[in-house]
Amino acid sequence: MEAKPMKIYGFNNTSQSRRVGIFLIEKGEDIPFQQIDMAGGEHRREPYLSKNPFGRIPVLEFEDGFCLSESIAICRYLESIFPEPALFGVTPRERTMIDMWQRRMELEVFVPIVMHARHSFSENRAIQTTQIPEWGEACRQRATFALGVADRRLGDNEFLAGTRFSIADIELAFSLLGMPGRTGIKVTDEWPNLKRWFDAIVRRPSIRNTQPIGSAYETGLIQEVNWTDR
Ligand SMILES: N[C@@H](CCC(=O)N[C@@H](CS)C(=O)NCC(=O)O)C(=O)O
Repeated sequence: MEAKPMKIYGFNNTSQSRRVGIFLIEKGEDIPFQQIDMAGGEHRREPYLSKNPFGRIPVLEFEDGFCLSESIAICRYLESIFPEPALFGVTPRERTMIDMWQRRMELEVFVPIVMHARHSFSENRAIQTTQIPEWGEACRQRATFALGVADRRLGDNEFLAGTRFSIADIELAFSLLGMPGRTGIKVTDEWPNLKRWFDAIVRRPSIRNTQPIGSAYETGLIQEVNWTDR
């Protein structure tokens, strides 16, 4: 019998930890999180490096000491032990669609938004010592294009991959909300379908209860949703 998962090393304010946190809340399950002192560099030294040699969070640790990193791999593991509700799909077509949209949102929205924020805003100089504003702008344009595609997709579908809320929606949600400080991207009436989806998504307890400190909501950049109007 395989060892049980014991705890997750993470940091609330980071998107990849949040992906796992949202996933667990959607499953109605709980695995304790141990906060890593990222500012103090805990993830870049032993014993953490023995858990993940890349020095990244999150990591899922098991009772036998086995450690799994990569947030999507962790979510896939969680899906296999907690199958309901299915967040990676059920039928072959649905699973494939979810994979496709999750990867699109990660590569075409999440990564460009992060790059845009890191390269365009002076407050991020501490983490991005060499900023290339032209690259930041190119990434903003790339994310904007992808959001237009998502908007059209959501014109015909309740969720990105079809009728089921999935890991692809989680990916897009935390891409738009997830990082502290400015993202430079606002969900406005320009994308009515995305806005309809977004207004519904941010009311989910999993999304609401994992807001990072200083997120786009907190800094007032995203104002479209009235939190008192639930
Ligand atoms: N592909 C990895 C990425 C993990 C990752 O980059 N985590 C960031 C936080 S969101 C991190 O640990 N950064 C630490 C650093 O760069 O020093 C995953 O999905 O788990």
